[in-house]
Amino acid sequence: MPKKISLTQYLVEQQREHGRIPSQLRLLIEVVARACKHIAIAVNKGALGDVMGSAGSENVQGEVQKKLDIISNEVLIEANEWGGHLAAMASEEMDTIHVVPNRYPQGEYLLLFDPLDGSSNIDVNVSIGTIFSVLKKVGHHHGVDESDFLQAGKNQVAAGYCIYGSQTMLVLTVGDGVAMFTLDREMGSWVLTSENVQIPADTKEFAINMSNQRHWAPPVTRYIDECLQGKDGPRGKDFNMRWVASMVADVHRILSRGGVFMYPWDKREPEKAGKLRLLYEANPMSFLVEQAGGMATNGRQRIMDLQPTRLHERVAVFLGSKNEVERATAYHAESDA
Ligand code: P6P
Repeated sequence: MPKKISLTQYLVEQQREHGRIPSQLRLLIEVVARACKHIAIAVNKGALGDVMGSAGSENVQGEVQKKLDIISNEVLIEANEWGGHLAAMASEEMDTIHVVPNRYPQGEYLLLFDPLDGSSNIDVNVSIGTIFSVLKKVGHHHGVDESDFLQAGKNQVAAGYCIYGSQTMLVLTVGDGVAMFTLDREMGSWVLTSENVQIPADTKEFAINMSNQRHWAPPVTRYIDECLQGKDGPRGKDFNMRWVASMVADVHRILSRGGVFMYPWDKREPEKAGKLRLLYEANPMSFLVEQAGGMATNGRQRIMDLQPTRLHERVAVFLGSKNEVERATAYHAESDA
């Protein structure tokens, strides 16, 4: 039986051998990982705990908040605010940033998260997850405000997600590849179960919400139509489709076996670039996908090059197997020409 490597050992070795994780960042990641264990316990209680159903409130996105959305958000805030590693936090569930209270020391890191992504799946027991992204305050000015968070995704120093599925897994990058940890519930510890994750450049599996087909722009319609034509069509191969409606679950599948995920712009809300949020959904997932050899664009540009202008800014997302994302992005360029 190979020696079990814990998250702590992995992070210490990354720090010692690669100098990639200053101690404050290592502390941040371990605190987030511990908070995800706490969230997993609440999620797994289901109807046995008072955690199911709606909280009777809406978030800044105008979405009905589930009780677990609020519980998860509070767990992450309370776990992270006292450690001295953070200056502030931003969340899908909060209108504006949460600055570390004066009673605690302020650090240099900024933590962004979607505390419970895919929460429409909570009540039907389909995988959901927590997505997180870590930035550093730019410059050493005192204090912190929303503008500190408006950094391109290429500035991320760490990103990851926790998926509450058949297994509870933590998937993490600090810029040196992607590592996956499985929660050992007997020991209550994260155990390294795969590292240097690689996404195959080609795939036969696409993930998109097909019910929106009539709203797509032509390049997306073209790409999906070609996939649906199968081996007798221009792609020369048959495709399979998956859509979990939990980005964490769809991205985890792509990291695990390849595939392409698309949530494109559509004409229902033309003023919005897309449904997904740039800072705490698309950027962290793009960091992971790129670190695993995949690609992530908004159909025209690398997502991690995009300069955000608003905290809850939305973006179109095409990510996964490099050759498929390149093709979909090329179709947009042809359409724009
Ligand atoms: P739709 C979940 O609400 C989410 O933000 C992502 O996790 C997921 O990929 C997408 O929305 C699902 O959207 O429109 O298919 O329900």
